Amino acid sequence: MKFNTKTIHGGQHHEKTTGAVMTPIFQTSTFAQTSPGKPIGEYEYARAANPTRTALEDSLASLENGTKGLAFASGLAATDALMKFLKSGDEVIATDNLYGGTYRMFTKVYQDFGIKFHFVDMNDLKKLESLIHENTKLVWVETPTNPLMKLADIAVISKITKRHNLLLAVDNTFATPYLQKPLDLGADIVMHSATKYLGGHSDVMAGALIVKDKELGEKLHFSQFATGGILGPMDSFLVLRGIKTLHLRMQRHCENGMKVAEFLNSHSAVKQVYYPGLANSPNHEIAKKQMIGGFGGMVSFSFKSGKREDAIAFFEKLKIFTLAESLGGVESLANHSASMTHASVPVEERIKLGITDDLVRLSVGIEDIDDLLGDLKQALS
Ligand code: P1T
Repeated sequence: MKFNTKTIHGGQHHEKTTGAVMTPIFQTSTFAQTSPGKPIGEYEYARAANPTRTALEDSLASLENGTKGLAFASGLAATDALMKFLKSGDEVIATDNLYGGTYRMFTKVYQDFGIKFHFVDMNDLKKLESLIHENTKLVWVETPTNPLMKLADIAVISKITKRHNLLLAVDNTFATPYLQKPLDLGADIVMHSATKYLGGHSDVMAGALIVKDKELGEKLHFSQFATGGILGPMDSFLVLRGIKTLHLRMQRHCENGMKVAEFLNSHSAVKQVYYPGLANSPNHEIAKKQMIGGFGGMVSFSFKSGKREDAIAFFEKLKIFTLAESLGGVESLANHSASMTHASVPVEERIKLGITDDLVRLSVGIEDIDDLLGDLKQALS
């Protein structure tokens, strides 16, 4: 099955008893049994599994070419289920520029449990390899990164993690499986904030983990079942419905994203545009190799003046773009990473990485491009 068919049919079947074409919302917490331990069907208690969530999880597995998908209450709940594999003394090597909430979980929650985190530029493979030793268990890659759009070469990094017998997890939120398939490139685990492009309509919080290895899938399902961060049936339905148009939406996100990046790149007030589709992007070669069919809808930029006030004035003047956290919905959003999504990253770290006070992150939606460019033009004037 091709990807555009998988978004609609992957892992899906008509509902068994009624033939309902769309997966119903099985709004139930439990399932009847005829005798203790003998459920009528294949379900017992909805923390373990619920048919609406199963339909979504099978769809996720299909899209990422995995064998097992797991749906969680948020992206961070998905990450959390994986982190619970680790024990005190274990070490993790992670991308230096991560979504602020992931960085916060690593440094403010799991570090206190005795897990050590190293943050590296994933293009510095020598540094990455130099940090690996007997306690290293996991390499955590976000690509493209939030908000600087840095790329990591998954295939190359997976050769290193395989050689050292480490797990490689990839946060595929920005790219989506429409553009990038980490499991095919050698990663062990794909993570998504399904709140973003997979849901696609800014109306649901959700997260996902997908794996190829069956044993790893069972271990992650145990972690999900034993600690409870599951996605409810209504939210599972919303993500499943969103996925059915993922390919169409991503096509337009990519087209609009490229046009916005080109517009900003030639604007006199703009210092730097961060978009992997631009030929002058430092990671353009990796992007061309790794992201198939486009470069996504996330674009960041900084001001020539370097002034925070210029960014603030820009946000206040926007009319079609909405100033808000989050991304990946049909509507265009703008975000001030320094004070919003990445406020939990210490200021010295932020500045070192390039998340400066004049940095603007845009989630370019699927509106008419003329209206989007018109809005940016008037807000920059
Ligand atoms: O918000 P949640 O569904 O828990 O997902 C967390 C998350 C994980 N990974 C990446 C790359 C993300 O961008 C996010 C959430 N990001 C935002 C809310 C944001 O505006 O960047």
